[in-house]
Amino acid sequence: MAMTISSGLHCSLLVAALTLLVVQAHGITRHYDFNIQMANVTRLCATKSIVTVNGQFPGPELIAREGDRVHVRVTNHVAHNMSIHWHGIRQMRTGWADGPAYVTQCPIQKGQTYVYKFTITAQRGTLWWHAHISWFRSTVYGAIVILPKLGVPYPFPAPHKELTPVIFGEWWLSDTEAIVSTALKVGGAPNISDAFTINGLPGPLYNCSAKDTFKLKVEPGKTYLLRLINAALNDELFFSVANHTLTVVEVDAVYVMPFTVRTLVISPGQTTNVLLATKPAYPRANFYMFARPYSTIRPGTFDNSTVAGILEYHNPGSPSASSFDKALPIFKPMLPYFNDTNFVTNFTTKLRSLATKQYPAAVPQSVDRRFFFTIGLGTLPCPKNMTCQGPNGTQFAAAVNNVSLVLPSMALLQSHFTGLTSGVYAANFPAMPLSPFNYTGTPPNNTHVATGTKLLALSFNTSVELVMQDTSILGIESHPLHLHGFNFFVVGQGFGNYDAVNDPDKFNLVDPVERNTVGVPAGGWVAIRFLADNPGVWFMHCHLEVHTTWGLRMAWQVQDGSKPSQKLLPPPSDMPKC
Ligand SMILES: *[C@@H]1O[C@H](CO)[C@@H](O)[C@H](O)[C@H]1NC(C)=O
Ligand SMILES: *[C@@H]1O[C@H](CO)[C@@H](O)[C@H](O)[C@H]1NC(C)=O
Ligand SMILES: *[C@@H]1O[C@H](CO)[C@@H](O)[C@H](O)[C@H]1NC(C)=O
Ligand SMILES: *[C@@H]1O[C@H](CO)[C@@H](O)[C@H](O)[C@H]1NC(C)=O
Ligand SMILES: *[C@@H]1O[C@H](CO)[C@@H](O)[C@H](O)[C@H]1NC(C)=O
Ligand SMILES: *[C@@H]1O[C@H](CO)[C@@H](O)[C@H](O)[C@H]1NC(C)=O
Ligand SMILES: *[C@@H]1O[C@H](CO)[C@@H](O)[C@H](O)[C@H]1NC(C)=O
Ligand SMILES: *[C@@H]1O[C@H](CO)[C@@H](O)[C@H](O)[C@H]1NC(C)=O
Ligand SMILES: *[C@@H]1O[C@H](CO)[C@@H](O)[C@H](O)[C@H]1NC(C)=O
Ligand SMILES: *[C@@H]1O[C@H](CO)[C@@H](O)[C@H](O)[C@H]1NC(C)=O
Ligand SMILES: *[C@@H]1O[C@H](CO)[C@@H](O)[C@H](O)[C@H]1NC(C)=O
Ligand SMILES: *[C@@H]1O[C@H](CO)[C@@H](O)[C@H](O)[C@H]1NC(C)=O
Ligand SMILES: [Cu+2]
Repeated sequence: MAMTISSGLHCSLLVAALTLLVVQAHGITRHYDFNIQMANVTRLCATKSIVTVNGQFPGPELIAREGDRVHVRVTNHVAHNMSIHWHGIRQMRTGWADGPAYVTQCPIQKGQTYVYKFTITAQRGTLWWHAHISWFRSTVYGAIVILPKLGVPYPFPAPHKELTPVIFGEWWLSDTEAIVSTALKVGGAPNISDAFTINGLPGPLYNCSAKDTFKLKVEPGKTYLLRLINAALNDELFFSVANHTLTVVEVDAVYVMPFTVRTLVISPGQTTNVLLATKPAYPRANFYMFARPYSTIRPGTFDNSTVAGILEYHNPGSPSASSFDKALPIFKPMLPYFNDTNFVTNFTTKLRSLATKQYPAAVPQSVDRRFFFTIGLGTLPCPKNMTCQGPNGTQFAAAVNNVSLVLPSMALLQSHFTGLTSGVYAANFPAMPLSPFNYTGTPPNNTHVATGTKLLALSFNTSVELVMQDTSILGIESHPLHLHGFNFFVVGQGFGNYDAVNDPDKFNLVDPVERNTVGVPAGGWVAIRFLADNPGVWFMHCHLEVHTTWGLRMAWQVQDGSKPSQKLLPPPSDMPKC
């Protein structure tokens, strides 16, 4: 509701109105209590004890308005260490609240409480939160809905209604901590998941699962806003609703130029808001929504199953009006083939910023520093006392510029802030590969990566261009890279090896999409630009959890600026200790 103040307003009303305006300008503080606790959850006919927030799976939805402060009091009641990441929240100067364990904080141990405090600055749309330690995010996740400031409309026709966010997840029958620890012990690939889920529900295409089906209830002739979140651990997903189109209006809490598709692609870490226009009249039918993986790796080495939900129309003629009529025909969507990279490219190249006066695309037009990172898998030699199940008896590993990041036993941010970095990290992360090779050609003989804890230092307000190049060392693969603390602009992408001479001419510096997670194309490269205007230590990693675990992760160390408002704030007093 927009407020206008007329000259005839009574004094106290004027005070009230001014107070409201102040609230509108500065936001309010939203308090949430997150209790980390175990819960028994039954899926696919098997009961499993899982880590949850407040016993809920998926976890509670966090709702705030642009400009609000958010305080989340996290108390850990379980025997596992925990930390929570507010995925996509810029965390301007509040890196202490970002969440990745051993990067910005020590974990919250059993019996401890830590209050995450941050302000939502210049962002609106859908983001999400998830555990950022080991593989606990398989069950510890939830939506973050950021409404625009009061009185500010969406830049698209107001939807009739906003539907419950749709969160894609991945379900394992056995304990994910056992899976990841076994995999690390033997150097092999961790077991793949047993199902995908929508809001925790696998749906009717799995055994013993029909009763656990997500249903979206709609009315004819309306437009709905649907918030999609990919919280799966290891799989990029295609998503489609039978007989309906989806108009993409926002990704990663940034509005985009609307475009309409039958099927969209969403990578782990990404969020996508779409408008769903329902049939003009009651269709006397039900419609499946399907999600299943996009992958270029060998069939059999990823979970190729399909999660289904149902789009259900209210029957205007039925007194109960909402019950699912089993007698109705049900339609299925057609999804692309699992390895249809052309389809994915077609989709991602449609994404554009609005680039309007109100929602400008602040793409850095000039670049202070250029970086080139190789992104991909490799191996580590098998220790003498082990038998390894990785390629040719090695251990699987993954690296950025051949550095497979080893997390320290204390938080990198703490080390950076105190200046006590010796023995924790070195700020010598390579700006480019030390030994260039044909990244998408025949792999080099030696596939071993180096291990280390290296950061890349940037002075405040550096304008960065980063090209990320997939490698074919253990097969080409799309890697969804996520940067903490910033949004970036995706200025270019292509296949084969990046050509530093000719490719920059094709960069889009006018209206590229702005986001926090981007797929490095399988056998290709992506170029991003961002302004390093947020001091702190910021994690960047593949959002396929299996690759992060193997070391496909690095961190930027952004120095303070000279002004007080350009400095990292001091750590809160309740910061967990290692
Ligand atoms: C889960 O189930 C087990 C076995 O029935 C029980 O001992 C335990 O208390 C349950 N946990 C919770 C959190 O309900
Ligand atoms: C992984 O899968 C294999 C084969 O299905 C099974 O034998 C093993 O127990 C699983 N590992 C874990 C840790 O669940
Ligand atoms: C369902 O169970 C049957 C029998 O146990 C099995 O043959 C089939 O592969 C299972 N289907 C799925 C989708 O898991
Ligand atoms: C749904 O789409 C299918 C395939 O295009 C078509 O045959 C069917 O008539 C459609 N049904 C409805 C209710 O729109
Ligand atoms: C998944 O992959 C396996 C192995 O390649 C194959 O047998 C199975 O049919 C596939 N399932 C689906 C649903 O595509
Ligand atoms: C996709 O997978 C199929 C079956 O494994 C294979 O025949 C085809 O060549 C693959 N397509 C691409 C583009 O890799
Ligand atoms: C790309 O998408 C457009 C519109 O959605 C479609 O017409 C075209 O055939 C697609 N191209 C490929 C290569 O999939
Ligand atoms: C192998 O030896 C190292 C020390 O050299 C030790 O840390 C590790 O636990 C051993 N692994 C196994 C499987 O015994
Ligand atoms: C494994 O060994 C085979 C045969 O020596 C070789 O062709 C292949 O490239 C090796 N793979 C890796 C990942 O080293
Ligand atoms: C890299 O390898 C690819 C695939 O073998 C080949 O087509 C390309 O010409 C090679 N590039 C260079 C620069 O050697
Ligand atoms: C790498 O392997 C190729 C062919 O397998 C061989 O010709 C070449 O000498 C090897 N290079 C090195 C440095 O070992
Ligand atoms: C929890 O984290 C602390 C600090 O890093 C560590 O010392 C401890 O071993 C961890 N505990 C568990 C159960 O992983
Ligand atoms: Cu990856």
